[in-house]
Formats: sequence, structure tokens, C-alpha cells
Amino acid sequence: MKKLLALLLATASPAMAHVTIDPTEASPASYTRLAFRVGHGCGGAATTAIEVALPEGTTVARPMAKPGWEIAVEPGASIAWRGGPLADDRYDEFVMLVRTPARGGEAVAFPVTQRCGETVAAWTQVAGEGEARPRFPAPLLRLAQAAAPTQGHAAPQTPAVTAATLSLENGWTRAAGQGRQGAGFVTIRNTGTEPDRLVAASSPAASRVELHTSLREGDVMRMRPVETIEIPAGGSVALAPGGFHMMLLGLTRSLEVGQVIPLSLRFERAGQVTVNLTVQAAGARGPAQGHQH
Ligand SMILES: [Cu+2]
Repeated sequence: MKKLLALLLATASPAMAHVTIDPTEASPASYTRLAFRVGHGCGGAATTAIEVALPEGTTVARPMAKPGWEIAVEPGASIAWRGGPLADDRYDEFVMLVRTPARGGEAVAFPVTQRCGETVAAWTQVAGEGEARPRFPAPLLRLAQAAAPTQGHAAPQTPAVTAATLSLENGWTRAAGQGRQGAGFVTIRNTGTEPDRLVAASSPAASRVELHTSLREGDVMRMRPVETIEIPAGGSVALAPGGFHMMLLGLTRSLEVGQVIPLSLRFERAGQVTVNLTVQAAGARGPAQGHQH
């Protein structure tokens, strides 16, 4: 093992020296797509396995299938991809969907064991308070402070929310009982010069939020989950009935007309953006046409 460490230190270039996680921040108790980014092998040898240990409190972890790699899941403990090989000079990502631990304000570690045949690189070190960055750091995910859910009534017109390159407006949903499901809609405008993608959503008002599209099959409208919704550069996408929408599964409380519920959207480039959805009547087909001055 001593020899291996020396070898790694000698050959790893600082920029690509680590197995890293993307994103590095997420909401607590939220469904989050995590990509483990592997930019090199082990001192020249090709990668043949990536084993990720899950932090305590990760209630859901689902690996994304990867052609050429076999997946092994130990529920609540670890996810491993074995196969490849991934050449030393190639880059790849290993993706999973997790429900993050409910520990807002903490950073949780996802220790990764990278195997290259017989050679092992253990990205498992976590620095204590005030300690220097370790040489073989475990990927860390910072969990944001939990936001207090918005309660009660508010103005029916929700103001636009703006990230650096995205603006979100006219967020709305429909009245529904606790435990039922609902749909969320919002218009997303991309003022940037690069396309962005909506990759995940979560809300304290729902136990799970999925991205869906609607398809017509004969006379029947069906819904299908989608991985991402692309927002073209300089364009906009309206999530609306009959098209893309967010599915709010397992409402944690009843949604009454006039309330607003917060919804957190995660974009590939813009990161996390929170928008309020105004609750409209059960049969509503669009956002309220409120007074605008
Ligand atoms: Cu749906």
C-alpha cells in the first residue's frame, strides 16, 4: 500500500487527481442526481471498478445503468460498478439518484474505492475540523440548511425568480388532498448563451417530485418520466398541462387554493433554483390571471 500511495502521488496531476462528485451541494432529504467523476486511472492503470459507500441516512440510492459495467448494490451501504476498463487517459462519470440524508447544514462523505485491476486508490479520507485537505479526499456533498416550508396564504401572483441565466415565472399547481398526487407547472426562460437542463426537482410539500412528459397514444394521454428537460439557449420552455410537467408524488399536506408551496429545481448549469407554486383550483388549466401593475 505504501508503494501504491507513492506511485499515485508521483503521477497524479493536481487538476485531475481526484474522484469528484457533481454537484457538491444539495438540499437535505431531496432526490438528487449525483455523478462521480473519474478523470484518471490508478497511476497509469485502467479503472475496472468504482465502489461508492453511502453516507448514513441515504434512504434511496439507485445506480444508473452503464453499458460495459455490472452494478452491485448493497441496500443502504454501497453501490459498485465493475467492468470497463476505463483507460487511464479517459474521463467518465458514474451516476446515481439518491435521497440525501436529512441533515441540513452538514457535509456528508461518499467514500470511493477506485480499483484498477490489482491496484487500489481509496478516495476515503475526510478532514476533521480545521485540518488541511487530505491527500485522498472522499467526495463530499454539502447539505444546505433546510428551508422552512412556506405556510398559509400569499399573493396569488408569484414573482419571477432569477438565477444567473434562468428566469422562472408563473409557477402553479392545483388543489389536492394530503397523500394524493399533483402536477407542478412553471415557465423557464434561459437568457444565457448555453443550453441548460432541468435534472431534478423537490419540494417539502411532496415526498417525491418527478419530471414527466405527456404523450398522446390514440385517444389517451399518457405520462412518462423523463431524465431531463432541456432549456435551449435564448429560449424558454413552458411546463404546462398536456406537455412537460413536474409530478408531485405523495403530497405531505393538502394544497388549498391560494397557498404557495416552494419547489426547488436543479439545473445542470444554473444549479439549484427555488420557485413558488401558487395553488389554483382543482381543474385549472393555467396560472391565475392576476392583476399586474
Ligand atoms: Cu405526470
